[in-house]
Amino acid sequence: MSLKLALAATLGLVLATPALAQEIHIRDAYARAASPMASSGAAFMLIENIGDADDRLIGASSPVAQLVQLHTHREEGGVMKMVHVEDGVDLQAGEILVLQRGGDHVMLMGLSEPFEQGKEISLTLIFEKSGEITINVPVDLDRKPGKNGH
Ligand SMILES: [Cu+2]
Repeated sequence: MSLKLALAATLGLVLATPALAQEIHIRDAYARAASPMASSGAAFMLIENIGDADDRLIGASSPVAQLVQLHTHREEGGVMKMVHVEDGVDLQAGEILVLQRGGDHVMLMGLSEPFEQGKEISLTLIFEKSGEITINVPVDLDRKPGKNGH
């Protein structure tokens, strides 16, 4: 076998090894809308990667919204704008991703049911390596910004 072929075979073996199981912890999640009448809302939470490998939050879905996107706020010309993060958000090993008001968040558009105080919505987060994680998120319309407490 030529050196080139041997190298290719070795690389092939490495690539075929399954990724290590990811461990993702999600806590302090809540969802809110501007009012119970609003057609869109957002979800906020802390996502901790307690595994040994880097991961990436690449999308989300929910049965209560027609469209769910990862959003962030970016300054453009002195104005804070909400933008769709199509490539997802990095979540390195040992890192905590903070989804909070004025920053990264999960945007839920085209709500099929109103966000009423105390109600829980189902939200599925999609990670590049860990796959899908579904959580129940309580609606909290009274929560003030910046009170994540961590
Ligand atoms: Cu948004």
